[in-house]
Amino acid sequence: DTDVVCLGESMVTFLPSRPGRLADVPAFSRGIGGAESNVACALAAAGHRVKWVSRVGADGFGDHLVEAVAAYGVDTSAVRRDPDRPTGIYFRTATDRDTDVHEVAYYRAGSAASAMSPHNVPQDALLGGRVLHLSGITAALSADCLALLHALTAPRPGRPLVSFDVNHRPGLWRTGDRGPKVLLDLARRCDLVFAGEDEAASAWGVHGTAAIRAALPEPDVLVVKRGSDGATVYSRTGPGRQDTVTEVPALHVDVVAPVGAGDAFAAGFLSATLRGLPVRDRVRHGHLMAAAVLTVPGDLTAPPSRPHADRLVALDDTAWG
Ligand code: KDG
Repeated sequence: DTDVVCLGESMVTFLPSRPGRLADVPAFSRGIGGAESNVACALAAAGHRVKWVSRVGADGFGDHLVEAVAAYGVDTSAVRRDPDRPTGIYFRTATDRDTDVHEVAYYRAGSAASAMSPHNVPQDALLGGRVLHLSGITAALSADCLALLHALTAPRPGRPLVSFDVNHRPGLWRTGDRGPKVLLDLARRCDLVFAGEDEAASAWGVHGTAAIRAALPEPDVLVVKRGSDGATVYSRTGPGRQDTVTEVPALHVDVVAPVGAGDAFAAGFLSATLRGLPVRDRVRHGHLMAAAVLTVPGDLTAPPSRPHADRLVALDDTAWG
């Protein structure tokens, strides 16, 4: 009875005790991160039945990740422990208010999750939900991880709705420009795709929402995120299967750290999709969950309660800019 299955690597995240260069930060506090488990935690906190599928090391960081994700109400029974490989971790600096830049240092090469393959993650768990949520981060981790994404996005009868966040992380791709092409190919095999307008420009050289849709015509729903300008959704659901285009402004908040906002957005959009809400309200729920994460230093936070979120989403257009 799972609503959403999320597959991906999670890491223990180390957040800086003060702003400045990584080289100067004297101490870090522990959090958890990982795009797909961020989505899983937000969805579980919003009242959905969610399973996170991954591999972590048989180490203390792996224990912490599994316990922390489970504490959000996520089913972690399909997470496997690898006695031979460590759990990935990463450190980051605070976001510079002037430049909007932060540094990230990953320690995840050779991690337990990077060894995920079609042979060592439980397929029945992966395909057992209404929605399977994936991201392009997994494609960057290893050839085996990419093979797993190919297997999961292959057309098959009765496949769950496959949701894909492009999540192009240039720092994770070492092989020239192969990453962007791989991500475009994968996105084209999915049913619901989240892509950043900036990301499409930098990764694919595709500029503007209409051109992004032209490059990605297959998914029934394509959500182009335009940062503080809002989001544009192309959805093909009517009898004529023509695209409907829906533009929804974002909320304006004082950003503390942008990390995790895309995941929160995806969770809000997916939650409202599962509830059968109209496209405009799916985006508004995405924006609300993103706003909650934008205003905290960590990668995830508890979203507003469902009744509270529903009240905010129902405000008229003047409140939504
Ligand atoms: O979307 C946020 C993620 O990027 C963060 O939590 C860490 O998964 C992560 C990654 O690979 O960068």
